[in-house]
Amino acid sequence: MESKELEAVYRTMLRIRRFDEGVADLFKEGLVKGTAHSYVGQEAVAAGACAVLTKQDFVVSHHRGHGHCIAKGASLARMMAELMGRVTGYCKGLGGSMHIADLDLNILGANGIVGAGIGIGSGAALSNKLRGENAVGVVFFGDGAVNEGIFHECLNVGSLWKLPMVYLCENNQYGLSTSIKDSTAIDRVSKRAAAYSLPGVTIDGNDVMAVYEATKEAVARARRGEGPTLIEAITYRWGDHSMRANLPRYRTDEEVADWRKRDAVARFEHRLETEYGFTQEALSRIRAEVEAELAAAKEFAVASPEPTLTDLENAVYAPHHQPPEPKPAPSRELSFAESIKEALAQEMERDPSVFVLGEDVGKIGGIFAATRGLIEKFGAERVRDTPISEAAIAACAVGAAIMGMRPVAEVQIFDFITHMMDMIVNQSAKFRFMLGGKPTVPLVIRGPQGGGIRLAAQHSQSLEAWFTHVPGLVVLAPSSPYEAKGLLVSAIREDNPVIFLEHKMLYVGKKALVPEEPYAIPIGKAAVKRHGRDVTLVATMAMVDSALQAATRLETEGIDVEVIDPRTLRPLDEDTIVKSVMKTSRLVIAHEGWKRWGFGAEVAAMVAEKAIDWLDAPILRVGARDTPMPYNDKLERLVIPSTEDIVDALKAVVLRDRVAAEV
Ligand SMILES: Cc1ncc(C[n+]2csc(CCOP(=O)(O)OP(=O)(O)O)c2C)c(N)n1
Ligand SMILES: [Mg+2]
Repeated sequence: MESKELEAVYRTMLRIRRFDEGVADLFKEGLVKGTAHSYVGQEAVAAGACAVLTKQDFVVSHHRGHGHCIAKGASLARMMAELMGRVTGYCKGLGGSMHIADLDLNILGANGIVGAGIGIGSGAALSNKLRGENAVGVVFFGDGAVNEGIFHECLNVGSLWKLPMVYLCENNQYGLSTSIKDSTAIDRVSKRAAAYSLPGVTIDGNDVMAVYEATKEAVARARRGEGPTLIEAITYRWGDHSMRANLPRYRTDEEVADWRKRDAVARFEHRLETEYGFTQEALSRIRAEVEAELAAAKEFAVASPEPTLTDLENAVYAPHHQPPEPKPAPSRELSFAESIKEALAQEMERDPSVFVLGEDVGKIGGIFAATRGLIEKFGAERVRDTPISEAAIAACAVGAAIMGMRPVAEVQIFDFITHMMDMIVNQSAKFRFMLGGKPTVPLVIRGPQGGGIRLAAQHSQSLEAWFTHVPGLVVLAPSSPYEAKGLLVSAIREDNPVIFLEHKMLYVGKKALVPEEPYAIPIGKAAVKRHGRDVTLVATMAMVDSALQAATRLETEGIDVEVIDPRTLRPLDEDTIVKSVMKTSRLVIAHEGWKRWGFGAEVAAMVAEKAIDWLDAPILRVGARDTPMPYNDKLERLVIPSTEDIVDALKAVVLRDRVAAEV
């Protein structure tokens, strides 16, 4: 290293140390609230690793993330403002210590979920690889993260796909109070690299030059296209787990004192003087400059205003994709699967940032054939078969989306979404918000859900209510091949994470007219599938067909049903539903998900809040029985709502008035 670089590394270490010491004081004063995790003791890891990186290279951090941000060039003032919850902070005061990020500096974010960054970083590296960028990334994580499933799934795909990145474990020997000896069945984390056919090294994480050299070698390997390295840097945090923690002792005084003697900053100072000829005056000057920078950062933060409710509300969603509703002439009939495939093919043709990944999506085109043939047209990089690693699939989608790609991940059967929940709910849905409402996360998670083909309790659920409950997600639910194509095109062009639900009965259902040219159905716009005067029937997905059949049946009995298909479950087109209820004065909601605590409950509550004075009858819901899906076919038919059930509900709300009127 040149003298200037050595000075920069030293300055970085000091900035980290003094920043976190300052934060600890401010926490005691009550100016920093909540919690923050001090990086003091581990400065050499962030400073040494980031010294290797260019601005284009990215870092992904974890809950103990201040050091990584500072080392990658973040402003102390904006970090301090964030910690004080100010609008001038990196996340407008919405994220706090555990979410500081700056995408302009390729700092992709700290994380409040142990291990999550390993996944996001793998996705970001995949994005660099797909685009042919020369950039690499370093993912920092603690020793606690190495026993999370995401670590194992991602080291496997990282190695398999030769992702341009470095997995850097900061082994500070404790995960909260638990010693690594009590949590990890191997003496060296780096040995785990062998299981994934990766190089693994253990280094002294308190020796900044050792960290620099190991990272340099790993980064060079990644840039050569040879894939990741696992570096284990042994280090120690001086303070407690977090500033809030007031825990019984789990480390001995001797151990803490011993590690304080191995102070990375003091060691480097000594080397700068003895090996590299830095004078005491030069070091003092740097110290004074860092103190001045820190004082200015505090002043800036204290003087900054706090965020408002408008900042909060505006941070959740990027503007939705809402082109005018197209009226293209339908040209030929397509199946549901063919419609999905056509949407994917046309969008992949139009936009090189769109790619598809999932289990068996490539060579066989998915088990429901929705991606069949795409690999021949777009190749195995963009139609990517993955291991059976749902968390890694979702993580790669999130990481790539953050980098500006538009991934479409298939979940083979929607019930397996349980393995993706962290990435969907904690990461994708909140990323934009936690970063103050700036970044977009344009990804689609799509796949078959619902019952009807006797796949039993773990392959048949209708899970929309899990996702409609979460601010930050868009939930789309096509009811026909026409909707499937138009909604999927919108989903791919949408700048928010989209859950795209494909009911299995639609896959095995009739072909229907679908326009050949690309078209997008606006997000948040319901369709009135049948106009009527007597009762509003809101139905979703496969229930739309049953709803229309029920309406036809009731025509002969003089009951005129208006059928509304929301198409977007979140954000819900409340206006169309409320206007209809104001006309008909009655409401029935039909969906295949469980009736209790389901999507229908929200629609009912919303209508009760907005239009109770217009209602002439109780709102009825038709949904699945309150049991898991049985295998036996007769019982399955009894669990899934039938056309008959819908007819009964419609009659109940309409005829009670007529009977009353006759009396
Ligand atoms: C998935 C998950 N589990 C548990 C926690 C609570 N938690 C936060 S940090 C932490 C310890 C993590 O240890 P390690 O990864 O070694 O990082 P360190 O704190 O030592 O830097 C725990 C248990 C969490 N945030 N996320
Ligand atoms: Mg640890």
